[in-house]
Amino acid sequence: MLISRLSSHRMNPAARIIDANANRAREALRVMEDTARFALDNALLTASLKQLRHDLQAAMALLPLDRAVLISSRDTEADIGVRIKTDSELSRTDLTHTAAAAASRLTEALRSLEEAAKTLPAPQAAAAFESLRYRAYTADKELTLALNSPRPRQWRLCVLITESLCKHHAWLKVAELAINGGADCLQLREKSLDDRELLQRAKSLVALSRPRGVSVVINDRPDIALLSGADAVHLGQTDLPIADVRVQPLRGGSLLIGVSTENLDQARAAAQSGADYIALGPMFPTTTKDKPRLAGPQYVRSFVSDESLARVPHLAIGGINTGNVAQLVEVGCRGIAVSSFVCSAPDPASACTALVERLPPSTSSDLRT
Ligand code: TZP
Ligand code: MG
Repeated sequence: MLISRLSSHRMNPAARIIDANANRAREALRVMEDTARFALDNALLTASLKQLRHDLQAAMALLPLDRAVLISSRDTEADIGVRIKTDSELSRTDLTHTAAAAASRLTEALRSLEEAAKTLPAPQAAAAFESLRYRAYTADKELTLALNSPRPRQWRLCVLITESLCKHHAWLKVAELAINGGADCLQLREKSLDDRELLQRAKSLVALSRPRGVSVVINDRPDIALLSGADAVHLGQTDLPIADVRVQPLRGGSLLIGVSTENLDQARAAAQSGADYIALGPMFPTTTKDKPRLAGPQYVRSFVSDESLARVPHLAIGGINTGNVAQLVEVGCRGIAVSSFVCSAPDPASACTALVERLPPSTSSDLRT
């Protein structure tokens, strides 16, 4: 028995290497695909990892070894590597770590498959494993970037902080009180500060908000958003286009991008360009921004019932206060953005709490839209 086992390995060690590494590569791809699918809800990445898995099968078919030969060369019980475990294999700190380990396993397995295929010799299969390895490097990069990027969220209350509207407290105090009152997002909206002051304020807002799990959005300025470590930039219809802002970042992270819209055509265009959230407005008359035409609550109703838009997080905006927010909830609104009602309130925390209390509770899908 022992002899036949030894001799079968000695007769076909390349088959044994190929069998082990095909399993390793397929399993690593599954871990990566599951991460993209279940942790990130990233359809594009999931599809490309699935394609890699299928193309691995296709490369295997180029080998002059059929499945029966591969299976008969397998001998897990006698594999001396099964009992060798390193400490690092047994602990994974989080999904990013798990995905990185899977990606390394994948590229190593593909290299091993390539080298074994050369010895058979099976040059076409070796070339196919090589090109899969290059695609695996890219998949690793995309998955790592996606895992390290902020995830779009359906915020419930975003408070737009503008110093000139803050009547009773300093702007940063208003921000702090808004968080105390239940705001889960703050947008810095200053149109005429010089750049250094704007960056300083953005950094202060991030330092205040990040430890409390509150997101920070910077109005108009992707550069300030990136340099301050904010979560998102908010763009109007005449600001920089999404496609240009998406060109990747200075610091390795990536920004969420929100876009202002007044009608469904603009919303569909924003969603198609990859907007992470969409502002809908103005809902009601406002003095904060010159907006001659109201979109009204009806716009929220059409947005949330549109199949292609319903899953994109939204923020209704414009003239919202405790007296009219119910009209938005009635039409399916899940998140609002408010400026003057909170900034100029004597008690911004209570103003926020009163708004949040009137909104529907957040659901698990709000965190994984
Ligand atoms: N975009 C559409 S309406 C609006 C913006 C920035 C103003 C929102 O401020 P307020 O004070 O809550 O009406
Ligand atoms: Mg703008």
